[in-house]
This record gives sequence, structure tokens and C-alpha cells, in this order.
Amino acid sequence: MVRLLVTGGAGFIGANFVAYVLQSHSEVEITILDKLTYAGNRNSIAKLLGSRVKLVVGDICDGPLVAKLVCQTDMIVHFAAESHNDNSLSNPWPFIQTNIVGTYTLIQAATKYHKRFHHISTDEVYGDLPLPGNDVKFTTTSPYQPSSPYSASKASSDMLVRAWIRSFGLQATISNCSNNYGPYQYIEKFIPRQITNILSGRRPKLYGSGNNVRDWIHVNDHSVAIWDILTKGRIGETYLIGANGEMSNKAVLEMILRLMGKSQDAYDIVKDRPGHDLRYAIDATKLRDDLGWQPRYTDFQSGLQATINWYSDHQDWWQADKNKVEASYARKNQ
Ligand code: NAD
Ligand code: TDX
Repeated sequence: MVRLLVTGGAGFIGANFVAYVLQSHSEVEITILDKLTYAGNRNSIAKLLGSRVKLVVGDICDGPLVAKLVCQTDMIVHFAAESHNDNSLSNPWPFIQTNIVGTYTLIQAATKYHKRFHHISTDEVYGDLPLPGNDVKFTTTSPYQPSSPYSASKASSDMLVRAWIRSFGLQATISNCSNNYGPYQYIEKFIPRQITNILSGRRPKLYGSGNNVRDWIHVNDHSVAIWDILTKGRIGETYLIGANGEMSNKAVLEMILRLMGKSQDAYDIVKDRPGHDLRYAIDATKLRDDLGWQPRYTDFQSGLQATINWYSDHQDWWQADKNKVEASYARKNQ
């Protein structure tokens, strides 16, 4: 058996990744290390726990705990992070602590015990692009220009991993992915917030003009890409993950409204996010050409419909936090 340590495995992408590995790779045993912050949810992984998947509730900044778990594993996939831009604008400190100090703690242990490490990062480290029309996209050579405390903390963690590869021989790869959607995404994020607003009788909320563009990828396509990089990627390399899913926020919201049987203008325009990145777009040629990865969820509308159905069918998963999340947005006029 191959032993895999997954940090942040009770969060959105981590939980989907664990489910994918459990189902598709029978030779793998998984230990999830997760602090179960507001964004981590035991119910996202409850059905997965058993002989091949166990959960350790703990902090990636806890050096002795991390050293013990890293020593006992073969490979590490590092998802754990504070992940929401809006929260990083209200209180950056947890982002510095978890995203930078936590990553440092993990790579120290992975170096010491000579373990394979894969670092999950984001396209946001590259800042933003002009609106479509000139076809420019992020590549692995794009300059780092993070805009928010969140993206700056992720950029910092990428830099630490790169330095540990070069200076200490850490056996690591990095991936920078675009915006994910799918089941188990916390309801603070754009798509699940709007779906659950409609399901709970609230109006969706669009920041500013709604012209900002995000490059959407289904979380299951992200999971397969991570597995491919972990098992076939070249040590020291960075891979960009994206599925050519560019859409404006306004267009995504109008699609949600239409699929949920509402009028296309049944939403509120609210205060824009300070420093709001205009556009993200990924050039994933390297991942496709070198590792043969390709996305399977290429029909965004049907992926979105399935996601709407999931939130509709799993109200017990999100209902308890809905009032709290909306009250917090309301305090910021969002
Ligand atoms: P999430 O917020 O849904 O989940 C994060 C998980 O990490 C939670 O389970 C939380 O409890 C855990 N965690 C937080 N702090 C911790 C700590 N100190 N110790 C241990 N566990 C801790 O995030 P997500 O959307 O699943 O993102 C996962 C990773 O993917 C992050 O590194 C994020 O930067 C990256 N990413 C996300 C997206 C996206 O669209 N969501 C896109 C690209 C990259
Ligand atoms: O209510 C909203 N209305 C709105 O218009 C919310 C919550 C967001 N937005 C806009 C802001 C963004 O342009 O929608 C877009 C998507 O917002 P988020 O879901 O907050 O995602 P984003 O800021 O793009 O970052 C996401 O993708 C990259 C993830 O949260 C990050 O973890 C990942 O690194």
C-alpha cells in the first residue's frame, strides 16, 4: 500500500480529492490532517472514513504533530489553507499563519524525512489579466503579482516550496489551479453562495459590474490533474491547471438564475471587493502535453446544474451556517 497524507482533506477540494483517490486508486491509504476550521466539515468526509481513510484533527503549524505524520507517510498533498479572499481583507493574520507558517512546517518535515510533496496553489498568485480580447493567459513563466492578502500568502508559500526544492533537495511539485466548482464548496464562495441564496429565499449578490472573469474548472478535473502530477510529474516543476472555462461573474449568475427557474435580473448589485482581480485565465498546455491530462467536465452548464442539484439535495450540509455567513456579508454591505 502507498501511504498518502492529505492536509485540508475536510475542505472543498481536499474532500473531493480524497473521494476520488479512494475510489480510483485501491493501492492508497490516506491520512487526512485537518484543523476543522469553519471551512472544514467532518460531514464532507464522514462516508469516506474507514480502513483506508482516517482523520487526524490538528494544525499544520503544529511542528511535532506534522513531523510524526510526515514520518509515517510516503507522499503528502498539501491543500490546507485559509482560502477566501474576502476574509483575508477583513483579517489577514490566519492567512499568514496557516498559508505561510503551515507550509513552512510541512516542507521542513518533508525535507527531513525525504518525502514526496505536492503543493496545491492558485492562479491568483499571478495577479490579474486584462479582459478577454487579446488572448493572453497565465503560464508558468508569468510574473508573481498577487493582489490580496490571500494571494500574497499563497505566493509566499509557493516561493518557500521553490526555495526548499533548490536549497534542500525537497522532492516537490507545485500546481496552480483556476476557480473550482462542484459539491462540498463552502457557502461563502461565489457559486454556492448564489445557489443557497436562491434556495433559502434570498436574492443573489453580484460584486460591482459583474464583468470580472473567472476560469472555472470542475473539482473532479482538478483531482485527476493532481493525481497525474503526483505520480507522473517531474520533481521541481510547476504545472498550471485549467479547463478553458472563462466566464464573467454576471454570465455565471444569469445561468444559475435561469437553471433555477428565476428571472435573469433577480439579483442585487452590491459593494465591490477592494482590489478585485479583473480576470484569470490559465494556459494548461504543459499539463496536457507533458502528462496527457485533459478535463472531462467540459460542459459548464451541465456541471453547474449538477452542482445546483447537489446543494438542493444536501440542505442539511449547509443550512446551519447560512444565516451566519449572510450576516457577515451584510455587515460589509455585500
Ligand atoms: P477550503 O477553505 O474549502 O478548505 C480548506 C481546508 O483546510 C479546511 O478543511 C480547513 O479546515 C483546513 N485548514 C485550514 N487551516 C488549517 C490548519 N492550520 N491546519 C490544518 N487544516 C487547516 O479550501 P479549498 O477551496 O478546498 O482550497 C484548498 C486548496 O486549494 C487551498 O490551498 C487553496 O488555496 C487552493 N485552491 C483553491 C481553489 C478554489 O477555487 N477553491 C482554486 C485554486 C487553488
Ligand atoms: O457574493 C459574491 N459575489 C461576487 O460577485 C462572491 C462571494 C463573489 N463574487 C465574485 C468575486 C469574484 O470575482 O465572484 C468571483 C469569485 O469569487 P470567490 O468565489 O470568492 O473566488 P475568487 O476570489 O475568484 O477565488 C477563488 O478562486 C481561486 C477561491 O476562493 C480561491 O481559494 C482560489 O485560490
